[in-house]
Amino acid sequence: MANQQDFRTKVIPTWCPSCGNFGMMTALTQAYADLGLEPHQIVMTFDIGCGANGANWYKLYSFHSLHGRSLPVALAVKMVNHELTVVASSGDGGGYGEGGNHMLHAGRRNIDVTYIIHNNERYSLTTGQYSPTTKTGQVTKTSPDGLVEHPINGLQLALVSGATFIARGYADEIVHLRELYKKAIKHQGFSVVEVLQPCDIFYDEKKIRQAYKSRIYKLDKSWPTKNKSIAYNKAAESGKYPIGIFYQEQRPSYTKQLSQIKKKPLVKQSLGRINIAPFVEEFK
Ligand SMILES: Cc1ncc(C[n+]2csc(CCOP(=O)(O)OP(=O)(O)O)c2C)c(N)n1
Ligand code: SF4
Ligand SMILES: [Mg+2]
Repeated sequence: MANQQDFRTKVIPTWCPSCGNFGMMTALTQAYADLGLEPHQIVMTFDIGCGANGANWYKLYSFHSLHGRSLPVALAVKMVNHELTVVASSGDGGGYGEGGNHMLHAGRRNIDVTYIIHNNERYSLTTGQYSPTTKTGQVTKTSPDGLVEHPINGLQLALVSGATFIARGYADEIVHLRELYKKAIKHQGFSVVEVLQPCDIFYDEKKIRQAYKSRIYKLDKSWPTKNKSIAYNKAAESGKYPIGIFYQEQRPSYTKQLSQIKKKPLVKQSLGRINIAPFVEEFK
């Protein structure tokens, strides 16, 4: 049986020493081991960004795609072989900016993929420009007079898109995050875990961690996870960061319903009976 280290390459990550991405990787590799998964059963897809560089440090099947495009690649993998565990990883920039559209459609399809968003409220890899989750008024390289736009609320976006598992975690709360990941991976449908990921290069380290520490609290065990409107309001709680599972619903997943693949993954189907000659003819 695989242990946590079996999901890590021997390459030393180049993340800044106190980056929140370390906690996220520890929690996720522990979750894989706890679930009894083997590296060959998992495909992770990554976009471009600091978090996305994790593609080099997870030892499993992985695909380092383009900025904002981890999700369509993950969907394609799942469509071809839905027996695999598929986990997509994005930054807040890639996930809610350039790739925002993909999340909407993954939600309404309810495809059985886990989507992890590293939310550090910045475009960190490209040195700290504001991102879709940066708070109004913040001064960054690209908002020297203070940001004018309003931030996107990723959990609300996931809710209205039709995702059936929606959670928020915190990178420094590793045990709590590991349990969220396990539940998200086990959930049959589109599961979104947005993780508050401190980036202490583009924030003052003490301030960002202090701010999270004073504002984060765990959702109570009695939290009503089946109530969408309560979850929607909770996701927008001002001045606080509740963490935990906001919403979960059982709805048949995309690959369980699609007639062409619901009985057998595409990769296991015989393509021998399909005559492609007429299509080739067209291009002669
Ligand atoms: C198609 C495309 N657009 C833009 C870029 C430039 N780019 C690379 S990473 C990045 C920002 C990454 O921010 P985020 O997704 O939040 O990830 P982080 O680095 O914060 O983890 C941008 C704009 C790119 N590489 N490709
Ligand atoms: S710049 Fe920020 S997000 Fe990127 S590795 Fe450093 S601490 Fe992490
Ligand atoms: Mg970011």
